[in-house]
Order: sequence, then C-alpha cells, then structure tokens
Amino acid sequence: MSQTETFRTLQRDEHERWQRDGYLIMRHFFAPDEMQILSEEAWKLTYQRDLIDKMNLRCRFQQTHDDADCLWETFDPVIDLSPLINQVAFDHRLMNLLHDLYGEPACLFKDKLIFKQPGTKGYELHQDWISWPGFPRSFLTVLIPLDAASIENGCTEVFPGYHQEGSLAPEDGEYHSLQAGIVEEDKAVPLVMEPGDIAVFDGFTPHRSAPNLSQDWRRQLYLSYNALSDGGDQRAAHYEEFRVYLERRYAEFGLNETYFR
Ligand SMILES: O=C(O)CCC(=O)C(=O)O
Repeated sequence: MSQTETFRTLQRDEHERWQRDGYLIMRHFFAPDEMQILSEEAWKLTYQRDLIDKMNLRCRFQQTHDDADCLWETFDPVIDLSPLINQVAFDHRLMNLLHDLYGEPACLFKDKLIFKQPGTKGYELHQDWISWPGFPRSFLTVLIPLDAASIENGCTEVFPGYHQEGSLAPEDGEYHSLQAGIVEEDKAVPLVMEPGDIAVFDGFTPHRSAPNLSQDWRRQLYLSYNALSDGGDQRAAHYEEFRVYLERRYAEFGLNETYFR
C-alpha cells in the first residue's frame, strides 16, 4: 500500500463512539486502486492448492448451511503468505489510527483472511478475547472487506456497548460461543461495507455472522492487534500457543496427522 497518502487522525466524536460502542466504521479508508490490488492478491492465494488441506493447521474449513459440504474458509495466519498483506497489516495509516485508539503504539497479534465461499455458514455469537494466560485485554480487530459485505453474504454483525462488561463467557481457558439472550437481538449492527471501508471492533465486542447466501465469495481480512504496553510484540508466541491448542483439539477428534505449512 502507498505510504504517501495524507493520513487521517481520529476525530474526537469517533474516539467517543469507539469507547461507547466498542466498534467503529471508517469509510473510504483505503483507495479503490489499493483495494483492487489487494483483491487480486487474495485471489492468487486461492491458487495455493498445496496449502489448502484439512490437516494444515493454517487452514480452517466451514460447513455449508445445508450441511451438504465442508469448504475451505480461512488462512490463519496469512501475512507470511503475501508481502502485500504483510504491508497492509503494518500500513502507516492503520498504525496511526490504532495509535490514536490506544493512545500508544499497536503490535500485530493475529492475521487471518476469511474467504467465506458461497453457501458456507457464519460464526455463532462470541467474543474474540479468550482467557488464555496473558491474552491481551487490549486485543482489537481491524476488519478489511475485499468484497462488498452485505446482509446476503453474511457480513459480520457487532453488538455495541457490551465490550464494557468484559468477558461474557466462563474464563476457563476454552473458546466459548455466547448463549442466546445474553445480548439484545435488536442491538445487532451489520457491518455492511464496501471495499476501501474498514471496521475496528474490540476483543470484548460480541459479534457473529450469518451464512453466505449469495453466489459470490465474501473475502475479509481480519487483522488483530494489542497495545504495546499490554505484552509487546507477542504474535510469534500467540501462533505457537495457537498451534499447540489446535493440535490438542484435533487430537480429541482422532486427527493426529496435522502439520503447519
Ligand atoms: O466471518 C465473520 O464474519 C466472523 C469471523 C469471526 O467472528 C472471527 O473470526 O472471530
């Protein structure tokens, strides 16, 4: 991405909304030509058929909503597959925005590209923060849509304000989806966006997504960060911990032949 653009700093009302709602949408953050190049790069990643394998822990697969199929959905991590995506994750405009949100520098913690093929299910209601020892409470995610994100293709939906309540799930070191009724249904905000827009949401903001009922892929980059003072650069440590966690979970289903590539 170009480093020559003038960068926008956060306005006071945007900062207040961020603190109140636990999410923020920034329209036209990236230019159309930048998004076009990023989109082409993401399509190129889909050609890497040698990586797309159920035993490769970098990949996630997802059931279709009719349970007829299980399709490849995600690369997690992704920045090491693409110098361009790596550049986006550290783009100076993004880092400036995060500095404004945190009041200090941000460190990249996690990076994934969710491709969400037509027909695939979405995610149940959950918070991203997980009670692993040392998991940064400053965790937040920047969502960058590569395709227009709509209700029909299962855009991410956030529930504003609940981030202020911290963890809504048991803090037992396991991933939990949140029980129905824990949030008010009519508070859901669908993150309907065009390529070039971005959204930021807090690690405690409950969110979910519906199946992709459109005919097209819904590709979104999810870049997650922590505040520098909240553990520093811990991306490598996170992915090591994540790999061990996934190996254990796969083994529980008798899948012992996993690898990471
Ligand atoms: O794909 C989506 O819209 C949601 C993804 C999500 O919630 C997650 O990766 O934590």
